[in-house]
Amino acid sequence: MTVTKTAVYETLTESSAAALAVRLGLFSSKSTLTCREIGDGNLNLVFHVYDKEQQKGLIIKQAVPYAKVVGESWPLSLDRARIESSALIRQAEHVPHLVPRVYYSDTELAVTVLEDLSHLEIARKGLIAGNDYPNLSRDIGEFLGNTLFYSSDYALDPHIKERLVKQFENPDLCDITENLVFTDPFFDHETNDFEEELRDEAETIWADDELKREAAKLKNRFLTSAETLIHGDLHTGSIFAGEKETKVIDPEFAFFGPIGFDIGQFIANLLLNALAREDAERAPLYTHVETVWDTFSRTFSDAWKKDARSAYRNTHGSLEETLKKAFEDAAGFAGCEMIRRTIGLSHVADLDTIVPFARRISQKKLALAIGSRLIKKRADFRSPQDIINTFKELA
Ligand code: SR1
Ligand code: MG
Repeated sequence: MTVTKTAVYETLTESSAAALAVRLGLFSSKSTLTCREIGDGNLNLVFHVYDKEQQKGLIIKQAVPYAKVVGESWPLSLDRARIESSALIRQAEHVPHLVPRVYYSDTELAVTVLEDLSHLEIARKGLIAGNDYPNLSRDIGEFLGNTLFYSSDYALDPHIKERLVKQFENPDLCDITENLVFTDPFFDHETNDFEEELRDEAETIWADDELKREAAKLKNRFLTSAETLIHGDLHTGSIFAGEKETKVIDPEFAFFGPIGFDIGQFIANLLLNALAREDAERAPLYTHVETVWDTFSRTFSDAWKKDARSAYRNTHGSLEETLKKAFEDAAGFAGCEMIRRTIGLSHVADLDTIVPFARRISQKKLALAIGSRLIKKRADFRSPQDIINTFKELA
């Protein structure tokens, strides 16, 4: 993998992206390439470059200097491309089979060239279509157990950790999460986005002092707990899945944050998908919620017993307390994510495509009720079954 600095930033087009791939020597100048811009996310351009004759493709991802979802009125640092490629490289040290390969990155052009994963599908799309991906939660649990342990103080020399914390300072993207996940949905804020039929529920949230206080505590955990390098945006749209393979993509929100954040976001998005399904189709989602936590905690614990620094490894109860706090946080973060994806900016297709409209509204009301309960009662939760029971009780 090469990291380069070119002279000037310019936005790529389909033809300049293909030309860049040739210039980098990733395709021969004689090959006949097709290139399509396929980005459907909120922030970046994504080009799929393909050589039909060689049956070989790759992805060129480029950050643009604003949030694509809003437009140029929302400027955003290009540094997220550096964060993303650095995070992918670090994750690959521990779980190379669960992340795309990085072929090249250029911090000035804000470009990352990545393995083509088009034989897989975005997990959110597949889950909405009714695919259950039996390995999904085991793979995500393994990803989380390894990446979250090996970048934490439990594993790292303090000087190295301090250097990494600086390397992964990510103020612009953390600011997005701080506002969109932890603040705006809990107040009558202009970024919020919801159907008029949900106004009573939104106003109930805005008037609920206990809920707002608990969400503020979770925001404070997010802001101040530099426990480990987290993915930072681990919803089901950041995961490619297939029958046998899982790849975690898009870690541009990575920074040193609380261990429970990624786990909570993943669980929230499973629950949002469960709300979009009929009762009889929900069991695989419940299994995923249990499996992701069980696999995460087993992987994290095994790594701890093998590689934790002695002060932690030899302190009775330290691992158990760390996991308990991570679980409590995860439940609360899941609640914030459920509320945010329902009345805040940037919804999820799982809920937004429910038909008929009346059911969409009733399921969104449930998402708000479940999210609120997870935030308020998180300290009482001990296991994924407690989250599932809350979901079943309310939904
Ligand atoms: C303005 S960005 C909106 C959302 O898109 C990303 O995927 C993150 O979830 C972010 O909060
Ligand atoms: Mg993304």
